[in-house]
Amino acid sequence: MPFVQGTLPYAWPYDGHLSAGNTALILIDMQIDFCGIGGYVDKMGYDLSYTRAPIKPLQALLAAARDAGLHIIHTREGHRPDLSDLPANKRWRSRQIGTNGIGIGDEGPCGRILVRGEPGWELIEELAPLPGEPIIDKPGKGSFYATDLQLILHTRGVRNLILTGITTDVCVHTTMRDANDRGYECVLVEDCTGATDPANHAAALKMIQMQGGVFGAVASSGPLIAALKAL
Ligand code: C5J
Repeated sequence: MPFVQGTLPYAWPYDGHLSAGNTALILIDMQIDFCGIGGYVDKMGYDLSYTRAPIKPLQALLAAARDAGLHIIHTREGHRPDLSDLPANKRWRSRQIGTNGIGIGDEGPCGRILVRGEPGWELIEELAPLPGEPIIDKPGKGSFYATDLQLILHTRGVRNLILTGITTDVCVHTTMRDANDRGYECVLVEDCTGATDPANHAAALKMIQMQGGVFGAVASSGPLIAALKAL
């Protein structure tokens, strides 16, 4: 019955049923638009060091998860080139911050922002998927909305989710909350996630730990890697 050491606020997973077959590592939106120069987050004027911080620890966790034989799933936030799946209010709000009123769907230094097929929408090469690792293209913040993520997890018999990526307080949290409602046993990895604001990152970690772990648990990558090596 393996548990991961040091997870908060409880030893994860709650029942000790941790195996390579029932567990997926999910890398959320590790895209140039969220952590690359000239991408969406950069255009909004946020400090890229916060969304780039998880890259190195995530490389180590990804290697351990691949070695252990976990399911590896990548997600990308983005919209169809004709923007038919981009809600008008999402586009409008994205144009309110940063410079020149440029927002989602508009031309930026890395091509059209958060549009499928554009350079900025691509996953960063440091965490490139291997052949056979599913990539979920999602139009929203959550990874389940308007995607086949649940079907893929169900087909593979996955019930434990290790959540990583960017940003902690937006797409990672939205995915974790939704996954929790769907009955998945979730852990968010604190050093393998990052927000545009460190206070939001800290708050997102704290929120998870309320009410006995209202959405699941929080771990750091070191003990998680140790647990994966012992599987
Ligand atoms: C945002 C994301 N922050 N991947 N997307 O717009 O968190």
